[in-house]
Amino acid sequence: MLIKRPTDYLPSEITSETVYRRRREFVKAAAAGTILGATGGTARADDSGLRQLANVAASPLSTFEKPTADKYVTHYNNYYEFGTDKSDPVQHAGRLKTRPWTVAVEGECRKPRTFAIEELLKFPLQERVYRLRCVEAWSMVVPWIGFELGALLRQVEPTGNAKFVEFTTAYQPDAMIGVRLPVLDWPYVEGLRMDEAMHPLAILAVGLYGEVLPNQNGAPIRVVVPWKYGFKSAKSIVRIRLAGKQPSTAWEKASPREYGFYSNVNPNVDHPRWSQQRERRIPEFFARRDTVIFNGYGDQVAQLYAGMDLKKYF
Ligand SMILES: Nc1nc2c(c(=O)[nH]1)N[C@H]1C(S)=C(S)[C@@H](COP(=O)(O)O)O[C@H]1N2
Ligand SMILES: [Mo]
Repeated sequence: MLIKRPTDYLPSEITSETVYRRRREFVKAAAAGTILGATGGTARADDSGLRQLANVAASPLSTFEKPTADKYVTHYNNYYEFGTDKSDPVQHAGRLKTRPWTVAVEGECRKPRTFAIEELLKFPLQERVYRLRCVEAWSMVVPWIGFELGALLRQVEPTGNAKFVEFTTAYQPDAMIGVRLPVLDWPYVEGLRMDEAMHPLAILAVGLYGEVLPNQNGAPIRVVVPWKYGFKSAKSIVRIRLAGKQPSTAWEKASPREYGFYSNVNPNVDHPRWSQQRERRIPEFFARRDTVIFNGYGDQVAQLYAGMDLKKYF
């Protein structure tokens, strides 16, 4: 049964001007030391020295919910290549080498091409304030900056055989202390069905809170698919392959009983270890809120799954 609730996808009031004002206030507060641990020892500028992202438009697809403070978004992370504790990525991801960086887009398409990160940063950037819900039953609201994944895929002209999209993420064993242990089958691989990847809500994020992505959040470019559990939003993407067959993902390989290919946020499908009915909004500690099917994006995405048994295709 679909649980409907009043939509919160009214046109966003966040204009690019308020984005910039908020960023300036944030930078001032950080300089004055009033934002505790704002930079956490990791330089916010990327390896090319780029810090601020210009020409960021507002998006009507943003939620009105209040974004989670920057210090939590950047200090409470899952990025297993840098360790499995939430505090590991901010400590260790500074070693990730983010330049030069390219993303190869290949497979079932007419014009396969390798894009330099500098080219990708020229796509029309928007701020998208999205809920992010981890399968571990915590959630955040993140003001991402990015562009539609579909806009990139259209450039390589997918063929009719392209039914799925596979994302392969960076493997830098010298920089990534976490890959010494076989926690996952490295490199981290994730996948989407083609129509999911082409949905306007699916983005490639290059920044958050007005600035380039911190390494721990997946610099220099990562996927964000807001109606799915966080692990579908693969970080530090190096390759995107259009495929005829469903790719096998790192999490499915690790534990197929726990992690299905679809992994849509769904309070009606249990997980053996964490409740999917309730969630804790970081940094709240005791309060729990109800998890909403498709993370609240059902009005936009439910039709992608019409007629599918979501308990079978979890
Ligand atoms: N390469 C890579 N991508 C990844 C992960 C990871 O371990 N490695 N963790 C995933 C999980 S489980 C979540 S919840 C989100 C967290 O994104 P955030 O740290 O930006 O909040 O990243 C996802 N992408
Ligand atoms: Mo997650």
